[in-house]
Amino acid sequence: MKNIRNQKKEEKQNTPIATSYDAVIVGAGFAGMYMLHRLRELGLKVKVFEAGGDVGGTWYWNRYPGARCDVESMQYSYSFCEELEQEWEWSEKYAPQPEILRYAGYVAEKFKLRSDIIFNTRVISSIFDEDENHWIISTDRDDTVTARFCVLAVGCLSSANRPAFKNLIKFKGQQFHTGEWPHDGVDFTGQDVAIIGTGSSAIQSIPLIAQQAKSLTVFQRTANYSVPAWNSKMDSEYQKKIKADYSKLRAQARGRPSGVMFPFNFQPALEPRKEERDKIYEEFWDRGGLPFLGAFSDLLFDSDANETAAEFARNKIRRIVKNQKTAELLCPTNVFGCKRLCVDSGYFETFNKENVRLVDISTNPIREFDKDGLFVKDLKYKFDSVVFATGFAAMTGSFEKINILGRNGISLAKKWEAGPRTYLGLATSGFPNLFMITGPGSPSVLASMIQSIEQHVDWIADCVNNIVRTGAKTIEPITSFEDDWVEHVTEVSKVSLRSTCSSWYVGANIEGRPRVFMPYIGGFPIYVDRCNDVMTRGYEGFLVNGEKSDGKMPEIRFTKRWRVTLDKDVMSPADVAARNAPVL
Ligand code: N01
Repeated sequence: MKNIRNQKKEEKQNTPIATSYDAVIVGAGFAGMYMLHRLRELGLKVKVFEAGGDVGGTWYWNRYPGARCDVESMQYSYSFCEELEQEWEWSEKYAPQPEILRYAGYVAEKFKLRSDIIFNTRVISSIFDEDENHWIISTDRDDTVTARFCVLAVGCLSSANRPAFKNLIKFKGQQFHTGEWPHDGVDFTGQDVAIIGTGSSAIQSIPLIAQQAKSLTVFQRTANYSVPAWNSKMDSEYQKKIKADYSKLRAQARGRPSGVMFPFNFQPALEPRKEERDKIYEEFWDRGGLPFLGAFSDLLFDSDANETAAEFARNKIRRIVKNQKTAELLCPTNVFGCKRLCVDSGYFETFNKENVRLVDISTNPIREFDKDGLFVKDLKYKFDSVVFATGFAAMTGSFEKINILGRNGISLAKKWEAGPRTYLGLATSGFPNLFMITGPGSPSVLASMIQSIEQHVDWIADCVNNIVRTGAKTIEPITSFEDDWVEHVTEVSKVSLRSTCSSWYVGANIEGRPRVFMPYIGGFPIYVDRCNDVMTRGYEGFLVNGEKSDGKMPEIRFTKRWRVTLDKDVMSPADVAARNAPVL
């Protein structure tokens, strides 16, 4: 198999580095970059280790054809620097991957970040030294450094899932994973190509691969809902209008449970009659993308309401796909939006092309590979190249790749064996001065990612600053508070239909992983309020220097910007449940 990760065979930098830091950050995606910026502003000595050859994280690796963001460009960007907001120009409504990567590079340049980042270097272990109260961090470049604080900015969807298909080793053709795509691109011209998976990555790449390849065979285990993106060139007037009052859009977005601003209909789906309901669905369909979920207020909370959206979407597929047998196979039967909703540009239309065929593997899985293809039952499918669009070991996969040992040598992997345990998705008990950005138990993937990242980074930077300023040595969650939070995350998830299916949100996309609803679904504003309260109450729920910290921390310094105003009109039942839950 082509070693995709090392396509460019980038040399490890030989740059000698110091052996002691105030903070080490793992990862230089949007989270690691902003964390570096904030900690440097505080005057700390910081080093970042990044496995990739440059900044950008997910946008560095996911270079598959058609990769683009499905949150609108004007909302998928940093908000911390007004000058940056004003000077960067997006070219499309939904930015394509190369443009987002250029944006990451631009930010790195503007804030001179690269000088403190060691690229092509993977952190392999992080071990807490209880005598010295610091972390000992080792890399695959043979660095060993110490740092008082260790921040894991490793991403939520960054550890590729490569199912162990039987006899894959026999396959002589090329293999690719969408999440580790070759930097120089892939030319499928004249090839018979197979793609396994029909999630967001597949749905974006299939139309483009089908245009190039001689033939494309799509192996589908679960059909997925997808709403058209209706992507277009950026309307310059719209961009200008947003920039004239960017802070207004940011504030509105933060007030939304999803952290994204889009039109929202307060009506429950069963209130209007069918004709009226379908008219509203059509309007939201014509707007396109994830905001379709705003067509009615209860789509993710009421099964009957959800079924109306599901049937509307299925009818779209039936109308687009000419072969009715294929159309039915493409029609999902599960809850609409339970697995993450996909956004496409011509996905279903692609199945009308003569060179594209769909193979249903829902009941008969792939049996094994062979030198020139694979078998489903006894039927052989031959191809030159195979694309694994099989997703990620979501939320926890990249933590598992690092040997993280906390107090008493306890390993994080062991602690999280039955599912991740964190306090607010920011820290975990027994692992002092270790922070995670958009960790499990925080809204992360259920809110706009860059927004979630900035809020976490600001919270962590404030926390580090307060600890350093007050001369404290360590901070770590109290186990009972963490337990309450984990329970709360689970309880709130039950209000949402999203907790009911086999998605990566619950770790069900990979056999053997614990089934736990990992992100916090109580909504971004409620979560932010909770983080603020914990801090202003003197790190309630944390031990500082091994002792309960409540009220003992003098003069907490606080980033006021994250005082969000909850948009009460768009509170979902999950938000209401979160608000009423005792832990809050
Ligand atoms: O991964 P996925 P993804 N045999 O897990 C199938 C974000 N994202 O990379 O559904 C056969 O969604 C699996 O089948 P099933 C976004 O949050 C964002 O596409 O588990 N098939 C599924 O069809 C997204 O949700 C953007 O039954 C197997 C597919 O592989 C997340 O990343 C773009 C299999 C995996 O789908 C992940 O998306 C792309 C097996 N053994 C991604 N194992 C944008 O912003 C897995 N599958 C637009």
